[in-house]
Amino acid sequence: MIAKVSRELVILCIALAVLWPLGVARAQGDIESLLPGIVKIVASGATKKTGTGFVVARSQGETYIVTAAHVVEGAERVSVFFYDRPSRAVPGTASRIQASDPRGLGLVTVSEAVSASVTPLALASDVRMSRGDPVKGVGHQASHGDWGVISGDVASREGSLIRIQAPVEQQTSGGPVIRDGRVVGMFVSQQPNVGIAITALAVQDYLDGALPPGAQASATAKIFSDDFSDGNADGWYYIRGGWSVGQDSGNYYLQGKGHSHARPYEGENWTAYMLEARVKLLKGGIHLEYLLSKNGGSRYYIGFREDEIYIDKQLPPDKFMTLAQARKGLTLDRWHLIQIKGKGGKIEVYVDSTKQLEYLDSSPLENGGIGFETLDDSEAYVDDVIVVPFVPHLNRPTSRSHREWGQTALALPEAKQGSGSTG
Ligand SMILES: [Ca+2]
Repeated sequence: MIAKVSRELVILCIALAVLWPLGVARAQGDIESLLPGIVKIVASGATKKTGTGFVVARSQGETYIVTAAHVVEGAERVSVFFYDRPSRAVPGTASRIQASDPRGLGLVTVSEAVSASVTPLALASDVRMSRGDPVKGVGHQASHGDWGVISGDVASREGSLIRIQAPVEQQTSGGPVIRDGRVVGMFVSQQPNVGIAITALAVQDYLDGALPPGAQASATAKIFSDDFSDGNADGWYYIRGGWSVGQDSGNYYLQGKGHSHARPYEGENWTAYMLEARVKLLKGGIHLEYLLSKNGGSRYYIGFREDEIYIDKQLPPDKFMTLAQARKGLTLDRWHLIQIKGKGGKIEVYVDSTKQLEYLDSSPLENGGIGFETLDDSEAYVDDVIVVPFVPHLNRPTSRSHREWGQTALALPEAKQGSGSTG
């Protein structure tokens, strides 16, 4: 009985850890820095309509923009204008339009290359809005001009709907509502001198199902990233020295050879996060280290070879155990997008946006950083390393994530605890 109670306590703690705001990097209090992520949308067809949108994610080659459904509904052609080149129309494709819903959303995807300055706006879905809160909006309405800033304050909030006292006009539909430099909502419609917006949480919910897995990550603020485009690996240290910066057709990456580690100095206390990297395996195997303790004594390491993928765990001093493995692998000499997602002891491994392996650890490592480890007789390249936190859904205590976690955790068999001596 006592064991059961303490087990539930542990699960509760895990659930709390998952739902806690994870130090999501705060956008600067400055609206200026958000403007490159805000776009103007011109939809044409039977009628021509102008609206606003903002970038929520980028993946290799694609830029994802969220807007109000009515801006793009029924359009035959969608043109997107970015802040850095405001007169150049870039073609976009509208999808997932919540048609005939006056407060619905739509997604616009741009496949043409856009400037590196186009930064996705992080959704501050943990911010609660109340009456009187001062907010700002950005849009393209005639009275304020393109990328014009509108000021107002929250008149009321009802569930995911916010009414904002401000002179908002139609062309600002799809524009972000900003508080203290963070995106807390999106304008969807208006009434005289009132802008109607939905919360960032509602936008996040919409995106949860709408974005491809590879792009999902960028919807939240990065806590670490390095694409090595500066030609160096400043901020990284090597153990046993088999790593260096390589270059191919102007692209820089990190390359490892033989048994050796490359680890960033940053990130000893990260909790629930996703590690994303592009990895090219030339021979042998590579470990992606996850929740790596500062002294390196405890960690998960996810191994990739040509014919297998595995999740292993190390506990100090030198206890190693295999948690899960699959007879799948990486194609040699090809870049793969690898994502390792962890929350509350559950680890999921994705290769090229397809889940390959998962494991729920009943006594999970709680925090740590990341690293890369090439093995004996091995060679691998690493590029576009990104770490993003999970966005907590704090405002909904009965959300599905709560229940799923509780049930999954309780349904677990008595995992590894007693069998550690085999490790
Ligand atoms: Ca690079």
